Amino acid sequence: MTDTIDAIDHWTAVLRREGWCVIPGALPAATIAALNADLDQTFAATPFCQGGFYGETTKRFGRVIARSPHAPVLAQHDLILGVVSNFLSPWCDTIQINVAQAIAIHPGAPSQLPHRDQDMWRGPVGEIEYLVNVIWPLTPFTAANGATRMWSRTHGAAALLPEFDGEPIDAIMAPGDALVFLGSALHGAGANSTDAERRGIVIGYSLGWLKPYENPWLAYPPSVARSFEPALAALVGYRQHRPNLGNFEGRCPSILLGDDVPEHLAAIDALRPDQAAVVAGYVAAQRRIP
Ligand SMILES: O=C(O)CCC(=O)C(=O)O
Ligand SMILES: [Fe+2]
Repeated sequence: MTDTIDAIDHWTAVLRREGWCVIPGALPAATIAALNADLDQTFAATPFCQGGFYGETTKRFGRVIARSPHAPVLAQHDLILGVVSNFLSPWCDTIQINVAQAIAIHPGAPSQLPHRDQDMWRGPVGEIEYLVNVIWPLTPFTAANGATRMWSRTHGAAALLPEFDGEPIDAIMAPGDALVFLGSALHGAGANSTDAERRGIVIGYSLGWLKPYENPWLAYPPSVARSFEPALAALVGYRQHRPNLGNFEGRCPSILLGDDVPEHLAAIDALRPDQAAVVAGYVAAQRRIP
């Protein structure tokens, strides 16, 4: 436990300084190999992407958490959740999974446009992190096969600079390692000049009040999410973000994961403690007025 807390502090400090880091041996390679095998058929069946950003020599598919019993281990990794929380929790009540997507970079793929993932939301730039992404390699990531390219110290207020001329660093990794980077950090997939696929999984976490990149309630409808343990269901959207955000009939949407959902429900306040105190004070004052 103390080890995990020390590790959370360590990697948080590296991320604050560099904008990204590779955590070596975050999971056993065997877990990743089993996950990769579970995804083989889906990779084979998925058509190539269209458009210059995704890249036409790449394949992507979502809903990874429901595609393998090994995926929740990645999504709920204690060390990673601790690090993510250090960046996002100051700005939200609860965090959410923003995406769980598999990516294959095929032989001949050119490098991807360098970008900042949090530019998908048009909020203020350079002030807060909206997102922390984790890329788990399913195959080794090498300089030749398209390892993610990371530009150090391009995060935070550096995102306001008009241009960035530094050289990228290839996130060279083995299965079991995890690349963690802030939503404001400049990066992109590298070019694949080998004759084998480079495969990875991106699991991203964002502020709980943002519109997620992958629609979690469609990716994991109640019939699917009811088999998730409650903490995982909460991470994919089956919880309210206080006050009252993301409710179903004024209730926590996790009510849909139970057996009997009443047709008519009473809406119940879900407020932060500070808001509950203000409301309680106001209600009490109203009662005193004759
Ligand atoms: O696959 C990679 O290495 C990175 C992909 C990426 O950054 C993206 O699609 O936003
Ligand atoms: Fe990206």
